[in-house]
Amino acid sequence: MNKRPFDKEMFKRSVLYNVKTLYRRNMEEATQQQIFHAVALATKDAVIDAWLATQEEIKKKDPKIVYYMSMEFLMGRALGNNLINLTFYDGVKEALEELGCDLNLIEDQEPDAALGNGGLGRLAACFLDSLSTLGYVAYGCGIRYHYGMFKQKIEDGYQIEVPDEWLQNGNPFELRRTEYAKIVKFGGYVDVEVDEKGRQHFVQKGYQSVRAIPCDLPIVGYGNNVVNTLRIWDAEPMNSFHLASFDKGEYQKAVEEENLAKLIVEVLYPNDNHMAGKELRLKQQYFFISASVQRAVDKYKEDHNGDIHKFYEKATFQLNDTHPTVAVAELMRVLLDEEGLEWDEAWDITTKTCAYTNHTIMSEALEKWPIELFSRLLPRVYQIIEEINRRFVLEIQRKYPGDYEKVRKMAIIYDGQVKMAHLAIASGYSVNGVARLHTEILKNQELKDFYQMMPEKFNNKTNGITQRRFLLHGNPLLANWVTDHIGDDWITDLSQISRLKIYADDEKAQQEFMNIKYQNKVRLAKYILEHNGVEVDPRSIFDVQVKRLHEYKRQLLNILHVMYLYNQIKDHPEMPFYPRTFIFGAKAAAGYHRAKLTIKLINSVADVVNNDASINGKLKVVFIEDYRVSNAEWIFAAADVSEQISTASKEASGTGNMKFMLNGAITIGTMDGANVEMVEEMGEENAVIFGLSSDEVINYEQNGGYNPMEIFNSDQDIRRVLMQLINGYYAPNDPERFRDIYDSLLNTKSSDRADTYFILKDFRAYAQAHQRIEAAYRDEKGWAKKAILNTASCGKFSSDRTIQEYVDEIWHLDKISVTL
Ligand code: 26Q
Repeated sequence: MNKRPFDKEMFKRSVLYNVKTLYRRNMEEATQQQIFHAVALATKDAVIDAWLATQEEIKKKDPKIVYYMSMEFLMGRALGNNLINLTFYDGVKEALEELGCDLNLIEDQEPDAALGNGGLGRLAACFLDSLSTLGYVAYGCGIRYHYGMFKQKIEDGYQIEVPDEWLQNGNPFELRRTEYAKIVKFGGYVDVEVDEKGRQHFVQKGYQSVRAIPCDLPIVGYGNNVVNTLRIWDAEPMNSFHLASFDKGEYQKAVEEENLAKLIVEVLYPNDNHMAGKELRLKQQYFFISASVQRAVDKYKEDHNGDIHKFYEKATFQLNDTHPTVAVAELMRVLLDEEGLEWDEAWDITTKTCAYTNHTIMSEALEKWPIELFSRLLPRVYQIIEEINRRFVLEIQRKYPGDYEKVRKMAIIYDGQVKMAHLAIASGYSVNGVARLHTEILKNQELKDFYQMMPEKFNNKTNGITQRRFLLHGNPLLANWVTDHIGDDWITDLSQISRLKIYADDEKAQQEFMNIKYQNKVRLAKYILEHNGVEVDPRSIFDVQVKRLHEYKRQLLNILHVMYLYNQIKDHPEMPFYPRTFIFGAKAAAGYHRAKLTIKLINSVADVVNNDASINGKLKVVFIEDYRVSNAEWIFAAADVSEQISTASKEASGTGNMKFMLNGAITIGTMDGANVEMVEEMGEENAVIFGLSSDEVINYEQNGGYNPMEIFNSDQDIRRVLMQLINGYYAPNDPERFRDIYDSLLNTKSSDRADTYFILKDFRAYAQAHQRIEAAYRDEKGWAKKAILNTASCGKFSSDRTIQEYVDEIWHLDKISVTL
């Protein structure tokens, strides 16, 4: 480690100076928001030195660089994280106290950078943190959306989406780099021109263009002076200034280009695990990919005498799902049309450069674009994909002569559509899943044909999370406790945390651990009272499910079980019942009606249960509004129980599951995604596992599902809960309100399979699992032991481990070290 000394007096002077020059005010007059900007700029000063030094080192050592291409980077707030990684957090806290301010309140002024939906976007953010901390050179490449993930308001129990104006007060950490602007072309047609040597040149004509401007954000490594770059592209029109001077045709075009530039970076598509086949989405994808690829090629040529042939030795592109897959065709286009390479040379470089990560097996998330749309928007890129497809189909036929079924299933262009996953697999050197089970399902089911044809490309990289945000910053009490017991090596080497295991049976350690949990529950209870107006008892079991709202994640199973518990308590008031608080947080995609109705159901159950004095506060239900990275840090720290209850086989990995584990929550979950590997690490006795296995689910699916009516008819308790969905029990003014949810489980109307996500099938097992949770919690020492062992067993789930595996097995990057 290379910890930099913190100069407190200089930092204070810098803050005072910034407040004065930015706002002509002193500390007493300045608003919290103004102080935030002053502190952020003082912090940026410290970052800049390391950022420059990192660039110097890169120039000197010429290391291999990974370009992490992603439509989403769910960064959250930067100030606290930057201070943590500079190792200045405590120093700045003290400095600000001396200036009469509270760092926590200053941090609260910063809007979350919510340039992502959920798991995939947050994974990208954790990966950048780990890349810098491990000393690898990386560029995150993405889009500077003017509006990120919408803010969620709950009105009358319903979700309302409010635009996220995160740039309203400017972004103190960003650097706008107009000197690296790139032009991106859309539409028009392709002309073939023949030069004097008889060579064909493909020239795009009649296009619209947009100028892409990179805005750079620093990614600070922990205590090592390494600062990488998250480069998000903004769009500007080519000709906004003198519109009036154009003739009529030019004027029209200039206006259209201005609109295109404004639209393209306007807003993040708020769909998680669902493909929105919108033209603007494809424009966004090509916009940032074309700019990023052009810049990566330029940079390589600048440093290597203009010769592009060994590009792949110093650069690799990791494609975060298929969303950036047009990169393979764009790289081919640049190499063929701009660098003048032959097809085989260009193909060799491209296939040695690109690698693809799959994040889902949900069929509705698979990216497919109509040929008509694709070829109209990207005529030259489409030609190149046609040629990639033609050659790939020949290869399939060579390998499987006469097997037309293979061609039908594997072609990149088929049935009028461009299949982005097929393009990514055919054009890259690596395909990875994000948890062991997920990768096995890819190899044996979803991508079986591809695995059989090119098994060497397939590999697993189990996801991870950064302990620096989700323990060191989010849970300072526990972080200090861990450091007091085992030292602070865990901050950059989470495998060290297993040294806590010797304290699992130590009564003093158990008491301290549970006391910290209690204090974090008090902190969250205060937040809930302030933001939701609901009073919750920090002595009750905090049972938490926070994640995007999706049927496969089964928030419905959770709330149906709460309805069941409420019936039980009402029927048997004398029954022993440990008080429980069920906490939900989830955004639903704006157009996902059933998900939004589930939010209304949760809030309706909360209204009834929380206001029923007869149950003596045994049960509370809370829906936390606007679940996001910043409040997530508090929520994980305060959880006793972590709900990870997806239908087995559907959750590729999950990463929230790991954040709970790190903070000492006990998982109630299915054998899905990374839960499988978590249980392996912590031991079965330290989690509560229930429900169908992925094999069982897949088996049912291949045989037309199962019949939920049998369960409805034979299980009174379940039937009663389901009837409460349609008899107005939770919607007295509109008994039909939850009919769609009822129907989805029993299929009385729709043509879909009934209960696609096996909610009724797993219900009894889930209820029993909750009884096991309750029994375990009553055993105070037993619970404390489990909680400590969860924290102590999560070493594997650091994104540092994940990134090291990507480096060793896929990217082969060089380490740099930076001294100031
Ligand atoms: C695609 C096309 C058009 C519009 C939107 C999309 C789109 C956007 C986001 C499709 C999918 C996503 C997000 C997927 C996602 O977050 N997947 C999650 O990835 C995590 C990190 O690997 C896993 O832990 C989760 O299991 C997985 O659900």
